[in-house]
Amino acid sequence: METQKELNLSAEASRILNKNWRESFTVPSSSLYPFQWLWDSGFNAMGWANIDLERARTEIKTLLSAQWKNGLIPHITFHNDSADKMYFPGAEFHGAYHSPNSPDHVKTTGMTQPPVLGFVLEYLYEKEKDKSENLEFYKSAITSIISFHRYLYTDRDPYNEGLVYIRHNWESGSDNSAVWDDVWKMYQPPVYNVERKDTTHVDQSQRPTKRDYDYYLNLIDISKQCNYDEAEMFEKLPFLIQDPMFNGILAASNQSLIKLCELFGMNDEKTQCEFWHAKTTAGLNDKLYDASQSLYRYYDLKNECYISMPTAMGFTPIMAGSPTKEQAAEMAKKIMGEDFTGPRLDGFLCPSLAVTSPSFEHNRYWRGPVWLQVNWILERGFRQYGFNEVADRLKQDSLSLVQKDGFYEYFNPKNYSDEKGGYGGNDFSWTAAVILDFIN
Ligand code: 2M8
Repeated sequence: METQKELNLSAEASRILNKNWRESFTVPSSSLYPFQWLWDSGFNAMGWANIDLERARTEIKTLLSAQWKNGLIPHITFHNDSADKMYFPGAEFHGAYHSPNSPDHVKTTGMTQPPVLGFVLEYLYEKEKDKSENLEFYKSAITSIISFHRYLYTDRDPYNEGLVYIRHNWESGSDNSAVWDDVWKMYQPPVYNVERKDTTHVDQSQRPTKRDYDYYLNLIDISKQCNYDEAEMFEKLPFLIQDPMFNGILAASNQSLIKLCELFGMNDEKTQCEFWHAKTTAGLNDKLYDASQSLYRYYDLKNECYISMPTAMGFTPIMAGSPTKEQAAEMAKKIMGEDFTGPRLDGFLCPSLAVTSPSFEHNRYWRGPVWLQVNWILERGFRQYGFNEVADRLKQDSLSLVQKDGFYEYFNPKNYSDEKGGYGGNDFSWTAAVILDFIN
């Protein structure tokens, strides 16, 4: 029996997804982000799968229709020409449509985002009541996602380590994470006098700084000068990072593709995904697991050094079954300890940066606040290893935050009973999507 509270949350979450639906895809937020973002779209499709599977499939079809000729699935698809008026940087600043690999019918960015689509597709398929229907959709989506992964392993793993690199901080999904501070210290970008749109919707204190944006825009400028040629970008970009969340999500998606290929009798593809999965989990464990922190860390390929920073993202490879049981037990202790739950152990999981870190900021975007789609990944991961207490806490904290503050983009992890702690955009799609999964 659903409680009244759950019914209200469910109705509110459905209202938000409907409000943010635009004919064939969902915008993350109607004011702040008016186009289709890759990993948002994946989470939003999972949300839709709880209330309208047709829309869930349409969301994925629309996203895949913007796939590049080399397999890249772009981070933003600008579905209409007013892009540059509504969001900065828009299609013109990115200039990715000049690349011979970009699609002909729609403008996109020339970078990607965490590769969630493998596990998203498995989620959708599990929700199908009649498994004999929509087979063409599933087979075609599996093929597109495999070609995306092939692009990543071919063009983004220069030393054949099973760990692909990201070449822009926006590809990580965790845009202004304190992890990148070390990379920014290595060079000085020019100052860009541009008109940002994000700070007209959200208070500047909750967004990246102006100087942060100089770095982000400079990476786009360099990519544009390379006309988005991967080999040239590898030579010229100052930002090449093996990111644990990106690779953990890639491995989790490979795991799902293995199951789907098995079900659909796609044997060669299954063998390929098994090979990738084994390689990436080995790479994660051999190179990125940091036993002294009980977390996965980052590797900076350009400057040839590790970056260790206690982030929520450092736990995410648990979803791919990467850690050993012993490592997972250490990770469970870590996430429930005072670094992440605060001195009284009563904070909300999981802060994007440990509350004990000197760089922690309770309201600034990816430098402290809780993000529900990250909680969803962690909840699945810890549950899979049998750490139900951790998984239950992640789920309960997510529900409590939304009940307390509303369907915001991110939340204050500190537990002040009388203070509202929802930040960024409101009526946010993936927050609604995650809630729909948690209560169904
Ligand atoms: C945020 O990123 C965009 C750039 O991609 C922005 O700040 O303008 C991030 O939170 C990213 O992970 C997310 O996909 C996007 C849309 O929700 O917003």
